[in-house]
Amino acid sequence: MFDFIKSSLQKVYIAVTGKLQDLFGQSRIDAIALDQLSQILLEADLGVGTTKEIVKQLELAAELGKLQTGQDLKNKLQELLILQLQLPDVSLGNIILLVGINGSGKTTLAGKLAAYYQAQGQRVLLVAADTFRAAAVQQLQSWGQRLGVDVVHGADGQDPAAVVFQGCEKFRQGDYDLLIIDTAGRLQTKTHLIQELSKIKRVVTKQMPSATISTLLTVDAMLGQNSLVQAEQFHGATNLTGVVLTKMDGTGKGGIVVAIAQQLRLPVIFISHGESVSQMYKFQAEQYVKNLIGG
Ligand SMILES: Nc1nc2c(ncn2[C@@H]2O[C@H](COP(=O)(O)OP(=O)(O)OP(=O)(O)O)[C@@H](O)[C@H]2O)c(=O)[nH]1
Ligand SMILES: [Mg+2]
Repeated sequence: MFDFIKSSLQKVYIAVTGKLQDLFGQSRIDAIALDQLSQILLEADLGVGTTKEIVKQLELAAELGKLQTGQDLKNKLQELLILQLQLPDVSLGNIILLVGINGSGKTTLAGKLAAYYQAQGQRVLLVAADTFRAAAVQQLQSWGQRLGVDVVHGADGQDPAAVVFQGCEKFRQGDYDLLIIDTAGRLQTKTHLIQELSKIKRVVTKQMPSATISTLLTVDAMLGQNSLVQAEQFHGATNLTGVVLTKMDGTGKGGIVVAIAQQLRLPVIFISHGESVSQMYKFQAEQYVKNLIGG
């Protein structure tokens, strides 16, 4: 497991750790070294607020004589990052609603999640609630065919909430454990499109009052700090359960995870990279940090 994560995050790992290793190798840590660290953390997309907070804690440890060597810095940084990432555990409900901006990886994630839960013995039903693009339904259907998972879809341009209604009916009548709803990409600033998501949630709640809906936001890790603003606005409008970071293969900015956890108090639930089903794993703070800083 550990090696798999390490290799899957190789780029993040190399980009951040290369510079960090130099600091960790120093026999004495002074103000200049902490300044350099601050630059590295910003480059890794930790965000200004979180970086300042971490450096402040490190300075405090140095004043108390608890941070003298590069190895001390490594240990303390690791401890602080893990602390920043530890939010209460979230268990997902039996309805997963995927939301996010255009091209952020929702449909790919729907397929990967279906495979992930299928491998755990769950019977999954996919709903193609992206009726905006004709190709979107085909994209989800091809995942369905590949995995042997049923896909509910409507007609082009149909109200997505109506397709979700059909999905709920099939879910209730069939022998399914998990319903995954793929939605059309939308900008967080388009109020009417965001309201469409609320309508979808209302339909599910009305159809299945006892169901628990988990709303996951796909965040393209390559967008860096911009995605933080998006996530904040989506959260305000749709009450997110958590975030899934996608496209982690194309970025050295693994610190965005910390920024999301710290600034939005939202857990990162999965990390995804690449396009094959195995390239997604449950986020675990300790392993992630150890890889990020080369532990
Ligand atoms: N490298 C890489 N590419 C990805 C990843 N996830 C998705 N993609 C690719 O990014 C593009 C967009 O992914 P989709 O899953 O279609 O994104 P979406 O959010 O459903 O897009 P819309 O429905 O148009 O909003 C596709 O070409 C995917 O193959 C990833 O983790 N890594
Ligand atoms: Mg899509």
